[in-house]
Amino acid sequence: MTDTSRLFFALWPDDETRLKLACLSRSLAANGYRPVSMQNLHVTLVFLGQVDAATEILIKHSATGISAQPFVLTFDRLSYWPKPKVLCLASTHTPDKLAMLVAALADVATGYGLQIDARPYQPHITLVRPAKNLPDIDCDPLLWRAESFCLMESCSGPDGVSYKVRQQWPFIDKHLQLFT
Ligand code: 3AM
Repeated sequence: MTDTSRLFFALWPDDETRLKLACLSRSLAANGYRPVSMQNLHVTLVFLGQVDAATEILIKHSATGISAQPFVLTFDRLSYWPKPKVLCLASTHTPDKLAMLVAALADVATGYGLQIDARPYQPHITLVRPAKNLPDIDCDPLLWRAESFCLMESCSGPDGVSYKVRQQWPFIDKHLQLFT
C-alpha cells in the first residue's frame, strides 16, 4: 500500500499572535468551552487530504515557484458555523494577496489531481471544535501579519490531532527587494 500523509497548506502564527489567541482561548474556557490546543491554532489555506510521498515532493517543488507577498489579515468577528459545529475567529475582508496565494495553491493541488474544497475561501481560525453556539464575549480585532506559508501534516494520535510543519516558504517583500 502507498504511504500517504494528510496534508494542508496553512498560515502558522508567530509567537505574539499565538499568545493573543491563547488569551482568547482562556476567555472561552472560562465560559465553558473547550478550546482547541494552543499549539494547533492556524489559518487553513488549502486542504489537500491524503497525499503520497512522490506527489508531496512535486507539490513542494511547485509551491517553491509561487511568488507571494506579505499581507496583514484582520480577524474581526467571532463566528459560529453550525454545519461543521465550529467556533472560529473570522475575517470580514480577504486581502487580495491572500486570495491570490490561495488560488495559486489550489492550482498546484488540482494540477496534481487532488480534489480540493470547492466552497468559497473564508479565512478563519478555528477556536473550538465541536461547539454548540456563539458565546457572548468581547473580542478585539486580531491582526495577523502573514510573512510565510507552510505545508502542514495533520497527525492523529491517542491525545488527538496535532500538526507538524513539513515545509515553510517565506513571502518576498517587494519593497525590501528594491534595496538588495
Ligand atoms: O481550518 P480548520 O481547522 O477549520 O476542518 C479541517 C481543518 O480546518 C480542514 O482542514 C483543516 C486542517 O485539518 N479539513 C479537514 N478535512 C477537510 C476536507 N475534506 C477539510 N477541509 C476541506 N475538506
